[in-house]
Amino acid sequence: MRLFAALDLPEEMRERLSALQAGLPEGRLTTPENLHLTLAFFGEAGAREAEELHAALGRVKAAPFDLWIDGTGAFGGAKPRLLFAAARPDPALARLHEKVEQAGRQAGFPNPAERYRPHVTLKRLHPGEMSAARAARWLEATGAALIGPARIGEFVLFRSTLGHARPVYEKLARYALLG
Ligand code: 2AM
Repeated sequence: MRLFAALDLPEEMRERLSALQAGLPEGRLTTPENLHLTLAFFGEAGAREAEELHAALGRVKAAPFDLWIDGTGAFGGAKPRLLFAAARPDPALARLHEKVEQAGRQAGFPNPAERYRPHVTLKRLHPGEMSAARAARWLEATGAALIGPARIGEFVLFRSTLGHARPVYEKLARYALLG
């Protein structure tokens, strides 16, 4: 199974994030129920590794915090491949990310080399599907989006199953943030 830890977003925030995707026919949009903010991607795991990860995540101690979405962005440069809403930089979110990655390491999942950029994926694009100019117009139109606050009092371990149309995310466990 493919595993990742993420913040499940309140419905009101998901609705407002969904609205940012309006008017863009290209690409595959993320359905409102699938919108989430990944804390750490762990990748493939067997049942035993998943149990170890679950135990390590259960030992994470972090404080609840208010999440804000502040602006949008694109990955892929001249050939945009992903449009996202960005999380406002926040020390509490950064600490939670660190602790969740640390729990992953303890359970034997190596951390990715790339820098962590907290975001909510709105659309995935095939290379060349959307021009850089069109993506730039979308970024201009949505760049001032400010959505929040959303009180975050837990994080979630998800299983991702890659389907034909879009992935299916299933919540395996929830972990309370108690401070
Ligand atoms: P993305 O939306 O930016 O692609 C489930 O796949 C979640 O884990 C997605 O939010 C995805 O981020 C994130 N993720 C991070 N690293 C990943 C990887 N190497 N492969 C797949 N998903 C990854």
